[in-house]
Amino acid sequence: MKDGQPKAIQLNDYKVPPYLIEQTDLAVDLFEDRAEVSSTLRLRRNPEFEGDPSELVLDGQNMELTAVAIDDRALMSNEYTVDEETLTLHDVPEAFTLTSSVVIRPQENTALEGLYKSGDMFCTQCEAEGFRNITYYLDRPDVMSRFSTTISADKSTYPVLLSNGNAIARSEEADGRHRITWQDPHLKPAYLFALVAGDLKHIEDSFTTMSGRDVTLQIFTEAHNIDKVDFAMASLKHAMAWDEQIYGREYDLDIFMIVAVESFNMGAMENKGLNVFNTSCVLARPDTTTDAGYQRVEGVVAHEYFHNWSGNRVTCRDWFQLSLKEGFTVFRDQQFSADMGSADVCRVGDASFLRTVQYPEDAGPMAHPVRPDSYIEINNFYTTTVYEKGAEIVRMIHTLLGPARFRAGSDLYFERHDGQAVTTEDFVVALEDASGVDLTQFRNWYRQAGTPVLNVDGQFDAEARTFSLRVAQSCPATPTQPEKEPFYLPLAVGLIGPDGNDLPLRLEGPDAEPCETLVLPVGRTTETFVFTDVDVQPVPSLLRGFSAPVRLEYAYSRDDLTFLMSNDSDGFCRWEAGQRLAVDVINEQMKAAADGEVLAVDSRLLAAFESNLMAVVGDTDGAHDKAMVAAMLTLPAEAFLADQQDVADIDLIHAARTRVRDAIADAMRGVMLSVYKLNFSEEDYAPSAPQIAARSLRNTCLAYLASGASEADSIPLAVKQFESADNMTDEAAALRALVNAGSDSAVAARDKALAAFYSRWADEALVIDQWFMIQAASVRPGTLGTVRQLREHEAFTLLNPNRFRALVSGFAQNLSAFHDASGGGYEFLADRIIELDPINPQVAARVCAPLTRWRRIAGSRQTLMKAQLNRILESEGLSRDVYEIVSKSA
Ligand code: B3K
Ligand code: ZN
Repeated sequence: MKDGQPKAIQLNDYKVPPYLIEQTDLAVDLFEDRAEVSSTLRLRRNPEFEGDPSELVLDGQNMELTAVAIDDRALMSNEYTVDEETLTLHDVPEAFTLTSSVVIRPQENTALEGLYKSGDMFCTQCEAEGFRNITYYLDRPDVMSRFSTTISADKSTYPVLLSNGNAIARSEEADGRHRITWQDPHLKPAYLFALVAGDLKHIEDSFTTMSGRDVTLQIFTEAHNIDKVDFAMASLKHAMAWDEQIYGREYDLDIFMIVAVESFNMGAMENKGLNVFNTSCVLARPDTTTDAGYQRVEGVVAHEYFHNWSGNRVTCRDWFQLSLKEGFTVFRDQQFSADMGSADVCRVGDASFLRTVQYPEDAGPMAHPVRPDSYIEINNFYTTTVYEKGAEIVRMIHTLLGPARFRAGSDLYFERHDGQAVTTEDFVVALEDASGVDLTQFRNWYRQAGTPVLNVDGQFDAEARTFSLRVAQSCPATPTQPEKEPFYLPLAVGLIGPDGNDLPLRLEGPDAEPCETLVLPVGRTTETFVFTDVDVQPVPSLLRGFSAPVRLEYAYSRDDLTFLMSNDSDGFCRWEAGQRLAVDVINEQMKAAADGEVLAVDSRLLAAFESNLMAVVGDTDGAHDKAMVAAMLTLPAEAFLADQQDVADIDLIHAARTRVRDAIADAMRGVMLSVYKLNFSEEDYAPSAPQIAARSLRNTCLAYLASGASEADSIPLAVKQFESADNMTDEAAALRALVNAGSDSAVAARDKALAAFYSRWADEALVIDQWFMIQAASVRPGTLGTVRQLREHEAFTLLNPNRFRALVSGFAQNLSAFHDASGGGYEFLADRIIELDPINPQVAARVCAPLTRWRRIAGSRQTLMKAQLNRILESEGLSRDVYEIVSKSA
């Protein structure tokens, strides 16, 4: 560690800020070796602060203080103290103006927090605590201030100078420099500050809000990317209209800008009026961007835009409340994406992501509540728990209240807390107040970590004409929380009769209108729900729409599952039945292999998959959602299979899944080939739902065709698709099929395609990221050797997070390759973490997770993984970021 053991910050220690900053005026002068930042802060003692406020501690690091004055009087050296992280003013009046000047070095800022350079441009990232790298400040979200920012720079190198709000003054200087002043009329915390300077092109459009105000919309990129921003602009306009329609939220400035930046730690950032985006989340062109990439752009543009209300107008009191804005905003962007595309497929995607990524987090050493109560480094808590599980919590409230009462609650929340920094508790109270629904027990979702398990049992009583569902809930212990209180959750269920139709549901008790889906309020450790007037033995359809983020256990027979796959009226449950069946069949294969037996793959799985696919072939009126069929044909990922087991045997999982995949490929070759051919389209590429669905089905078939016993026969097909594709979705899918194929004939085709792809796209950074990623994710043996070579490749760099993640995270998430029996995969990852940590600790910390899961990996691999964790822990000068993750799991 750099400076001894880092201290954990506790939620319980929260105190209001000692001072408020009424006005913040910044002057930022940009030069080729430094930036000079002067800030003028109008400070006033916070009447709510209890304690001695005469000493004021400001946050500030990585800067050189050149002047400091109070009310225009320069301070003498005994009137303040500067250390590595703070500036302390010893005796401050009730209200005063503080001016300080500092020199910072954006050019050397490889951590990409605060002001830094991405290529030739200057940009900022201030959430969570980046602003303290720019000037001395009360860098905490509950200090909200009015900002004005004057930027000056050489005009020919940096013709575009941007910050939050409206440009109110411009001037030219004799020495070739120019100066622009921006003023943001809204109160905001420092984490929403942004500044950009560069030689940028932009496109412009406009949006008329529901109250008739015209808003200018601009998207900026470097010149070579300006032909890839039209889709983001269209997405932005959809998002603006949607937020007015669904949430009644209108945009509140005259201008909204997005800037695309190549080196960026995360996806994008919702700075007030000036969103800064990772190029990967804003650029899209048919030949360079896959369908998934388009969907990501649409989702992230909307997400950041939605933050303008859920995050900016109403912000977080402290970083423990992060899910207040993130959980809510992810829920909002999920609703939006569902409305823009196929709702069922979106829900399946959300659920599948949560279960594959968040459940393991909740079952691992870093498990934490959605509202954590302690952290060492806040950047480590931008997790799938805070984001995606947080979104599930908001969704459950939405389900419990219904759309109308939820909307009343969100209106009340926005109105009551506009301009404030608040807590998740304030959010829940607003929803309760507006709806009259008591969410007391529901709050356990915010304070308890771990994924609840629902064990459900169904009993049909022919004589009493009832069907009873007994629901028992439990939640495994997590670090610091050995015992849990029961959760309150909506369990959406249906009962399906033998004819495949939903039975009308009536619960025992007061008469209510029967309906097809009922939301059962589950809240006790065990309870039983009795449905009346049930004449036939039904198959229960459970957790419809994935109504709660739980693990649901029910002893379905394989026949029940195939029945649900084709009859359940709920899209999520149809998909889920297929997943359960596949898990069951793969588990059976694993068991057989462990016993040294060879067992045929259960034909019921093959038949069910085939009839799903056949339904598409026979479907002339397009009634079948092809994207849904593609999702149903996709076997559960190895990571999901591993998470299903207390301790995962990597080799068995990989072998069993591969065997089942090959069996499907072998059994369904004919129909796969027809579906593949039938779904070829002559139309020009469009990222439209029907086209995306058709491509997804077609490429799912291609992946099967290029595996199994007759794999070699399909290599020419993949090569042809690779060579003739007019869009990146098909091109990348073909390349992936070739890279994953094992036969001899595939080897030459693969090498040729990889080389062609690289030279074709050498100038398109995001496409080259794909090139790294596809190879790192290869399921073929030898991937560890490949990634070692790729790390030496001229195009690999530690300085660009996208490139680093493509290779290193791509590999670490490739279960069988990462867990190479030699332990070489662990060593490779540890080496990269140690190498990146001094350069970019945030990104280094984010790739640690796969190593920390050693407790749930079987055999000698545990020891090998632990050894690498210890090696990281022993490396000198470790950042707080990596230290926290590794020390909590070693
Ligand atoms: N709020 C940012 C994330 C900032 C991450 C800082 N380590 C993007 C988002 O969630 O919208
Ligand atoms: Zn967000």
